[in-house]
Amino acid sequence: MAGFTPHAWRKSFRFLSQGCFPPHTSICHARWYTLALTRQVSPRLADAVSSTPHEHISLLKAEQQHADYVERLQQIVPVRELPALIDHPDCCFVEDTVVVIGKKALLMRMGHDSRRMEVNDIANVIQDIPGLKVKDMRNMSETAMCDGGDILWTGRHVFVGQSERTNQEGVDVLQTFFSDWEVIAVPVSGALHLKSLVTHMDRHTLVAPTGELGDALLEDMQASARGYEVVRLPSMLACNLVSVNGTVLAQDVDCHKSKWELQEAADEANLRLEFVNTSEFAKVDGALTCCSVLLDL
Ligand code: CIR
Repeated sequence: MAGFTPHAWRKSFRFLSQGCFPPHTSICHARWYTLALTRQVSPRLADAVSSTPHEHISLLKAEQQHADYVERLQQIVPVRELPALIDHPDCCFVEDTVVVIGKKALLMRMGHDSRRMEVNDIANVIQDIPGLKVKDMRNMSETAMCDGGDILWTGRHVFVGQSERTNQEGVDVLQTFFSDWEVIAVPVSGALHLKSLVTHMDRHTLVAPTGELGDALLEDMQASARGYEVVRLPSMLACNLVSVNGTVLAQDVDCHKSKWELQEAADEANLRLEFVNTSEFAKVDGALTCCSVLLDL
C-alpha cells in the first residue's frame, strides 16, 4: 500500500490491539506517545501560584485525584512518576517545565519566578533519556521565558501562546530550536495559558470554547485555513484535553452539554473518551495537560 510505512503498520497494530478502534473504521488521526512523565503532588499544593484567591484545597483529595489521573494514563502509555519536590508547591504541573517535540526537548525558563527552580530537577531526568537532543532556554537567551502550557503541538503545527508567562523572546527560542516546524505565535488573554483555552483531540481536530474568546483565538491560529475541524464547548475547562494513543482524557466538568459534545466528537474521530476529576488542581489554575509531559521516542 503506497505511503504506508512499516512504522505506520506497527502503530496501527498497536492501536487495534488496544481495542480502541472499532473494526469497521479505517481513519484515525490520534497522536502516539511512548512515555509520559508525571510528578507527585507537593504537600504544599495549597501554596501554589493562583490567579485568584482560591477555595480550601484538600491535599488528600488532590493526591487521590492525581493518583487516578496517573492510573488512567498508565492504561494507555508507560508512565514514569517522579517524586514530589517538597519545596515547590506547583511541582505536579510538570508540563510547564519542558517541551518535547519528536526527539528534541527544550527546558524552559518559566514565566513565574517562584516556579523557575522546578526546571533544575526535570533537567536531570530529561538529560538521562537516551535519544533526546536537549537544550536549555536559560542558556539560549537572557530574557526568554515560556511555560509548556503555552505550547500546543498538534502533530502538524506548533502553536505558542503569548501569555503573561511566554514572551516574544521565548517564541524566538522555540522557533530556533524546533526549526523543522513552523512555530505560530498567538496572543492569549482571558486565561493562564494557550492550552487553558484550546487543545487538540487529534491531528485534525481542535477543541476550543464557544464565544468571543474562542472565536478570536481560532482566527489568530487560522485554524480553519490550516485544515482543522473545531469542536466548540460552552465550558472552557472542558477544552483542556490529553489525547494519547487513541484515548482522550477530559475534565469531569459540571457542564453536561460540553461532555455530550465531546462524546459525540470522540465517537466520530474513533477515539475513546474518559472523564477525570481534577477539581482540586483547578483551584490553582491546574488542568489536565499540565500534569504530564508526553514523549514519542
Ligand atoms: C501556575 O500558576 O503556574 C500553576 N498554579 C498552574 C499551572 C498550570 N499549568 C498548565 O496548565 N500547563
